[in-house]
Amino acid sequence: MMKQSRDSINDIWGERTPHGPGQPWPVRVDERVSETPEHWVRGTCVLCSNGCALDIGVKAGKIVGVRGLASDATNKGRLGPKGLHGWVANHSEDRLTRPLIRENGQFREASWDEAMDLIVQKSRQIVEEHTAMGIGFYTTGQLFLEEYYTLGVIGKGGLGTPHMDGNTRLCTATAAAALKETFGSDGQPGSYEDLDVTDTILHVGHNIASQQTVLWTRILDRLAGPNPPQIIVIDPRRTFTAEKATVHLAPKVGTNVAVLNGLMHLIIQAGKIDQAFLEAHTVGYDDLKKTVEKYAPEYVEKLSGVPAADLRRAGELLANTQTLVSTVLQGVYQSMQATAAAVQVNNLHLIRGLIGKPGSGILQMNGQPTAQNTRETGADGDLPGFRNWNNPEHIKQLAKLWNVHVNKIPHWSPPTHAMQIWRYAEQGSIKMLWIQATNPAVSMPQLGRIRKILQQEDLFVVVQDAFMTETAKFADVVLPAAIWGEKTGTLTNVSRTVHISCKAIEPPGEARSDLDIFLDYARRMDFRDQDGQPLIKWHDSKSAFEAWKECTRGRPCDYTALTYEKLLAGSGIPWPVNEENPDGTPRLYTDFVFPTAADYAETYGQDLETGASVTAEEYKANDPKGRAMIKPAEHREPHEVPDENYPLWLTTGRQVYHFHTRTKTGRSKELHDAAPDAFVQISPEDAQRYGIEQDDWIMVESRRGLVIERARIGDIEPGLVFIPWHYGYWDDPSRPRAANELTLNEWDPVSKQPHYKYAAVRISKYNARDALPGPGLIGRAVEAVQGLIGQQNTPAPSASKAQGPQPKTTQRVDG
Ligand SMILES: Nc1nc2c(c(=O)[nH]1)N[C@H]1C(S)=C(S)[C@@H](COP(=O)(O)OP(=O)(O)OC[C@H]3O[C@@H](n4cnc5c(=O)[nH]c(N)nc54)[C@H](O)[C@@H]3O)O[C@H]1N2
Ligand SMILES: Nc1nc2c(c(=O)[nH]1)N[C@H]1C(S)=C(S)[C@@H](COP(=O)(O)OP(=O)(O)OC[C@H]3O[C@@H](n4cnc5c(=O)[nH]c(N)nc54)[C@H](O)[C@@H]3O)O[C@H]1N2
Ligand code: SF4
Ligand SMILES: [Mo]
Repeated sequence: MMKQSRDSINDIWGERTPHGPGQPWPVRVDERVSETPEHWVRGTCVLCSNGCALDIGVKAGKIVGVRGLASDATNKGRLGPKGLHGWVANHSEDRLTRPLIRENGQFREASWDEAMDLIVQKSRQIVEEHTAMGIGFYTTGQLFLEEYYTLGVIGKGGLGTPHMDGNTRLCTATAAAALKETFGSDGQPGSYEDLDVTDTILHVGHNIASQQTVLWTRILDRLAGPNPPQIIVIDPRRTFTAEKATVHLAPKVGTNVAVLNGLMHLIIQAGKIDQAFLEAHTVGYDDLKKTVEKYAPEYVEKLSGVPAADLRRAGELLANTQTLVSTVLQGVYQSMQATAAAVQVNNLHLIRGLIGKPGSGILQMNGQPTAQNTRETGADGDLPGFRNWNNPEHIKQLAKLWNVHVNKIPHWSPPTHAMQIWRYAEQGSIKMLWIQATNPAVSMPQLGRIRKILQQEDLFVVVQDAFMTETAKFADVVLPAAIWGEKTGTLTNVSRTVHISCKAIEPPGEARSDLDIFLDYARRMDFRDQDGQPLIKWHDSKSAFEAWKECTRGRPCDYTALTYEKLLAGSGIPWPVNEENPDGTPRLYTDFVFPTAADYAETYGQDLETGASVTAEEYKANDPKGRAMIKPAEHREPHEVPDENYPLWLTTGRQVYHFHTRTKTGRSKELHDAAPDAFVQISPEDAQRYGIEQDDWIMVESRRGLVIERARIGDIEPGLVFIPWHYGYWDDPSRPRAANELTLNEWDPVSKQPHYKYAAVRISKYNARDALPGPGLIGRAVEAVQGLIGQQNTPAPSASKAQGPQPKTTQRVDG
């Protein structure tokens, strides 16, 4: 019998607890348990980047519920729908419990010894025949810091391969790139607390109401209190977030730079720039001024479709506000000119001097719970501790710390980004791809291509997951992983706040933590330092954390004064945490000195238009020495635009009730029932034009593939359709439905993040009879997808939703 403090499915954000500017955000403890727990274990929710602290309720060795942590600065006890429901996945019947090895096309169970020995034997053979360049790692934003750091050291100090990146490339590579380009280093200048005092909030391509529900609760509570903030939302859809906006700008997809340039144009016209701040603390303003001169509201309207009068209203708010918090996410990072646009948000703050002060900050948001840690630890295309691959001194620091030769650490070029890792696998130069905690057979663009790569004869694929995902089905070896609640580690949210999440229960069967798997691999590979000692000198999460602390000494993400004990004391703590700031640092850059000095910066930067790297010599010649760098950008057309064959724009994104490929949220009955299937959202105008009614089946085709979805009408601009990308094939292989069958394999030149947010498509009303097996295009596509994903020996549910009758959806598109 389920006991819950609130019904988060029907009331997503819960009751208001209003607060005025500067007043503390009141506590509200949300709880949901199936039985009364025998004891509680400290955890942190891992179903988005918000980092809500909680207690995990345990009874008889099982998780029986969760309760928000009242004392934590991040959520003050609140939890959202995913946090309150997602934990049931731990005990789902279909968890992977034993390693699997593919033999003659079929999986068979294997012992850990057998599976790890096979991986080690393959690794050795590839290193011998092709060097370590034959091995690639595609990791995630969902492990713990300790796990990433261990992986990073294995890859960079043990094997010496540059081919390691995370799905963070798909997620927040642009956040990192934008912060580096402007401020010299990754690290969010602002903090969630700024939302408690600010006068104005700008959300750019960020549907925070659905995607960080608890952070949105904090904003809703401000809106319900005295002196509420003004909210500006830039999003082509009328989302839950947009519904609360003072001004909602709905631009055409891919036109963020035009809109942001237009806003800065208006601020400059109004004479509201902070001249003294610009002169003392920035470089590059004159170029920006020149660039945005022509982005007058009427010109911006022509480019973006945003009515000039609306842009003027938003411009006026931004020109006059005394404080400003901006949040930026996938509507920017996954759209055209990703880094260029994200950087313009930084510029907007800089020209008004609205940074490093209470109520003024930038949150270049994260999405995944631990994406920040992937970036900090160098498990993505960065080096640990925000070090610069192009600065020999930084490489020496790592070599000394790990006691390896500098040349072991790949640094002759930037680390390989994920899109390129997949390309190398396609071309055959990467022979082994080790995939951890990510499901690329649903989440990567252009899935037809990804399936082909994963099936390549001479590519050895290792998949480390808790479930038999669409990706795991293509693996040569599957390693069963322990997940949240079954292992201890730390994670850092977008507010730079570090939390701890502890082991509450044993993993099922023989499943092992990712940390244990990496440590085991390092042992079996016998990685040594220059003195012949084991390269990895730690053995559990706490000792890994201690090792990591040393790696951060003197760097922007300094963890040196942080301990597990401090993290267990009652609240997360924002880095840097060092001798000077033993209790952490809520806000960066309060002295307006930025980490841009040549010897300290994480990067020498790139050209925003081409991605060409700035050389060390060039950078040093113009050393900004602590000033922020203002970099302008011109609007550029997207790479694929609607034409007569594919006349509509497609954009893809999320829903409130599901996390990504639903491996956890899809196993909660309540979350599943709240959002059971994909759909295509279209405007009433387009529905009429194509003769489509609510819930009709529609076929959506792009140059790369097709999907078949039901129609949901409303809350979107004419000419644009939206598909949530959560739905793959593990629970319904009956029809092509994954949005990424359609998306583009193109990426931002600077951050290398793929462009999921636009593609040209055509739609047509779809008759289920067309899907019958046969020679027709649709029949073939359905068969092809079924053939690929329904293959192997794991049975998939067979309910054919495309052809059988299904209850009509009455629920509106959850914004
Ligand atoms: N419920 C839920 N929450 C999540 C997740 C989840 O799967 N489910 N995932 C987490 C993760 S990893 C991430 S990265 C975040 C993502 O969080 P968000 O970025 O908020 O989510 P998206 O829905 O991908 O995209 C945001 C918005 O971008 C808009 N958009 C599309 N194209 C453009 C454009 O060209 N310009 C502008 N300005 N807007 C555009 C879309 O209409 C959409 O509403 O959410 C995190 N939180
Ligand atoms: N069209 C389109 N595509 C997108 C996006 C979009 O907006 N539109 N967004 C992109 C973004 S922002 C992101 S972040 C990606 C996310 O894409 P994915 O990373 O592919 O999505 P998830 O479903 O989160 O996959 C995580 C996997 O890790 C497993 N897992 C969970 N915890 C653990 C653990 O502790 N250890 C191990 N070993 N496994 C674990 C889960 O079972 C799951 O299979 O998708 C991207 N793809
Ligand atoms: S807002 Fe994010 S971290 Fe908080 S409970 Fe919801 S999913 Fe979990
Ligand atoms: Mo993400």
